[in-house]
Amino acid sequence: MASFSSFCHADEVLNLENPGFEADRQGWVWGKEDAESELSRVTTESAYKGKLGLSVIVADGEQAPMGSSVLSNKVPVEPGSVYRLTFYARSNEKSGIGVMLQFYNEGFSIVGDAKQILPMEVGDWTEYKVEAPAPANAAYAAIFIHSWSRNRCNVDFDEFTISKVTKP
Ligand SMILES: [Ca+2]
Repeated sequence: MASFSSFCHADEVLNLENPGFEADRQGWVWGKEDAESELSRVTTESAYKGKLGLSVIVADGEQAPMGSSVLSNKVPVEPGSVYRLTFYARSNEKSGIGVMLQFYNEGFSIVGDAKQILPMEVGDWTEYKVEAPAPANAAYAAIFIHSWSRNRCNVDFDEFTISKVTKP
C-alpha cells in the first residue's frame, strides 16, 4: 500500500500542472472578468525561473469590479494532513493582491482556505509560504491568485508548489 518509507521525512510535492507557466496558461483557469479584461497574463517579463511567469496588472480606474482571478488545477489531498503552498512574487508597484491555498470537498465546494496577502509595497522577488491543515471534509487543494476590486496592482508570480508537509 504505502510505498513511502517511514524514515523518509522529505515533503511530498503534489502534482500541480504547469506550476511555473512554462506551458503558458495550460492547467490554470482564468475568471471570466479577468479573461475579458486581460488583467492576468503569461509573459516573458514576469519570469522568475524559466522563460515565462504570470503578470497581474490592474491599472487605476480599471473597470474590473471583481478583480483579477486565476485558479490552478485541483490536486488530491488527505484530510488532517498539513499542506504548504510556496511561490515567488515581485511587486512592481504597491499592490492589493493575495494568494490563497483553497481546500475543496468531493463536490468541488470550498471548505477552507489559507491566505498570503502580499505586503503593499514595492519589492523584488521574494519567496512566500503558507501552511494549513486540510479540513476533515477536504478532497482537493488549489491555488487562487486574486486581486481585490479596483485595487491597483502590478505583481509578477512564478514557481508555485503545493507540498504535503511530513512531520518527523
Ligand atoms: Ca516560469
